[in-house]
Amino acid sequence: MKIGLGLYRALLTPEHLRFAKQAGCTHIVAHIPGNFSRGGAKIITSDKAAAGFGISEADDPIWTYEGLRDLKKMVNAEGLELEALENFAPAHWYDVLLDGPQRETQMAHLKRIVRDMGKLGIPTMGYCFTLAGVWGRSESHAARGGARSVGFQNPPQTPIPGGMVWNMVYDVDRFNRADPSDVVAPVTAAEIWDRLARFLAEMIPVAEEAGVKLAFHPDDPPLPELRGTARLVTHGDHFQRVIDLNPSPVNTIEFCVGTISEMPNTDAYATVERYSQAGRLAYVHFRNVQGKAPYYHEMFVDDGDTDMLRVLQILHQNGFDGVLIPDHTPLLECAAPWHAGMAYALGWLKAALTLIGRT
Ligand SMILES: [Mn+2]
Repeated sequence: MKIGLGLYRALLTPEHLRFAKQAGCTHIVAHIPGNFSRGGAKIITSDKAAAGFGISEADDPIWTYEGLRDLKKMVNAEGLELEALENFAPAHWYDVLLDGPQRETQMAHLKRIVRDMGKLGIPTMGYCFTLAGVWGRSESHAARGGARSVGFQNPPQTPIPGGMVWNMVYDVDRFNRADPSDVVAPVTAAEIWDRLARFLAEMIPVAEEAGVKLAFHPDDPPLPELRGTARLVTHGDHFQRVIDLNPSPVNTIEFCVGTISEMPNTDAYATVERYSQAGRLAYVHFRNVQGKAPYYHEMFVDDGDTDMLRVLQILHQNGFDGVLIPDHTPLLECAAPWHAGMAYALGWLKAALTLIGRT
């Protein structure tokens, strides 16, 4: 197994890549749907603000062939591999998610991105097919020693405002009008599964030809419905439905152990066993939580409900040889809380993998 680090758009710099290399990583996952930051220095891990994770820019040059080429070049220049892009920009596929009038145009653009990834040798496209997105989390001092972390405490739910999807704003003017009647209409489970099925039916042949894996991330928080819109994978058994939509080997899972641990009535170890055995994991989000939806907190890797060493052992026994990234971590109290939190998780992971390699 290989150790990687997920870097948000604003963190894709030579300095952060060297940080990853120094912390023992060999691989990078570029998380580029938007900046995920606000007000300069602060790196937002969660945001209760109405505008969610902020604005998704359609014209970010990183998504062009040249932009992706330069990104890969920058990663490689620091002695690292670019394993995956994580999440399409909401501004590029809102009508794929919402089944709106721009769907065909936007699908054509997504296909172009996947073809470009194939030409450049970027192996995996991680995606999260969701309308409400990672909404409703709040920060508290719930992690060990009062460390700040994000969690979900069953907040009152409001409909998704017009101009927003995936917890990001794709149409600023429409969003700012804040017309209370302009909201995303309720979406049923049958509708959202149909949209995913159509998305995969079109994307998988393109991904196969390009040699790129499409990696499905489960719904976080894993609730059957959020903000009036149904969600897809909120229980360990549900991944099978995604696999059953298309048997292609490029139809894979971005396996988020944190989200799986949050899933009600789901045995995390059995779920890891089942899908690693099936050989369907593209890469793994390696993080821990305490509690289950709709009440949980994200915790340090060694301090949540899930025995993460046992998770690694199961992955190892089933021959998983892909990349693990910390996903998120609590923030360590110091001058560089995000860096320290990640370095802690990466150090733990490196030691754990060494131990497993010896057994
Ligand atoms: Mn995740």
